[in-house]
Amino acid sequence: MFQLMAKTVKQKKAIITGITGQDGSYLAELLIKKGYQVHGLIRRASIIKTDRIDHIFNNPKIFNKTFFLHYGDMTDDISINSLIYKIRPDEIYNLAAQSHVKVSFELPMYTANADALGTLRILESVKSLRLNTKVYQASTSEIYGNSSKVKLDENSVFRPVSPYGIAKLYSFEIIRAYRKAYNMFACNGILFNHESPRRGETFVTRKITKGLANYVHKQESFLLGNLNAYRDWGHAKEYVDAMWKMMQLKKPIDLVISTGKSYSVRDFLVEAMKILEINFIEIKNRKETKFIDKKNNQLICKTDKRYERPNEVNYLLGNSNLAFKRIKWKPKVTFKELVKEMVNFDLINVKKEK
Ligand code: NAP
Ligand code: G4F
Repeated sequence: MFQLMAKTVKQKKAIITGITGQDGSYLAELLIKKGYQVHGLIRRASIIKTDRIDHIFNNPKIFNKTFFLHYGDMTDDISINSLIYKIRPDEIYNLAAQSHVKVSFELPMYTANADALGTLRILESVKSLRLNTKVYQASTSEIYGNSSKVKLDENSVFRPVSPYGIAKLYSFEIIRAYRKAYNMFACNGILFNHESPRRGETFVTRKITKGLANYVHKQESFLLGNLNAYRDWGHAKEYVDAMWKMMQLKKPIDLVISTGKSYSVRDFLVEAMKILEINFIEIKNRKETKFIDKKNNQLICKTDKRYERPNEVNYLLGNSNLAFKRIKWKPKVTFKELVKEMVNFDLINVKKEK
């Protein structure tokens, strides 16, 4: 005779730092769907900045039941330590960062404090509390700096050129050091650029899609920096899936998460204008490049030195073969699909704002 045993499955607890950001919001959705109790770290601000997680926050079946928010800051040891002490999470996803490369040249100290020491604060708390918590670090392709036009993988050389990239390299290495020294489950996802309709509006892809939507609906033009940089652009929703998969492994490893295809900023702009059926002419002189609407001779956008960086990473292209082998992760959304989704999202939103 078989006896059915009632098996109680313990609900997993996760802390997400950077929950109000692009990735944090997608990851929160994913973990809630998987049955986790999710705890997000948020910063106090004078205005409410929870737009990306409002749909979770405003759901009474979830908020304060399986989804909780806690004030804290990556630069504040006590808030990090007391949150980890209180929750004793199974998993921590460290996504919080001053994530803007150009801003890091203006705020190098703050960037180092939040993006480098912030990670150390998490690791030290987990270690000193003697927890078995797994730690995921959102590392970045910026740690490679300027490499030649080769596919970058886990064994490529790291030579970052921005305060952001250097702070993130510290985090990358401290994760590896704690993993080795204290046998902790700590891993780095070396994320190449990933975008979505939730991308911050000061990053180039969103600047382009929002800028073009403003051009279409309000005839406003916009400014860009270097059009010749190449990036390996994927969809953020797929990248948070990789984060979770990495944390389910028995042994921690560092993995490159990328699409394996690289396009220039100009390619992104041109593809977005194609989707909107804008016929343009490009006029270049020594000072600037202008994109003019053929239909009415109006300025759509032009370059401006203010948006260039003191040090640029010119080319990024990733190789995620190891991620496919170890976590069966492969991106599906193509460059064209990504641009289209972002263009359509901004087109509708700007129309509503009008
Ligand atoms: P994001 O949209 O800029 O979000 C950053 C998050 O970090 C926000 O929730 C922000 O809070 C929070 N944060 C910033 N400083 C903080 C501090 N001192 N204390 C607590 N929270 C703080 O970035 P993302 O695109 O989602 O990226 C997520 C992570 O992946 C970041 O670490 C980024 O560096 C890394 N990454 C991103 C990409 C990419 O292409 N998106 C590629 C490689 C690596 P507020 O909302 O209060 O500002
Ligand atoms: O969109 P971006 O600001 O992204 P960037 O610098 O590649 O950084 C992003 O990806 C990293 C991964 O490689 C992340 F770690 C980081 O947190 C962030 O998410 O700029 C992309 C390219 C750059 O070459 C920049 O110089 O676009 C160029 N660009 C041209 N005009 C511009 C602009 N970038 C911005 N932000 N604004 C412009 O007007």
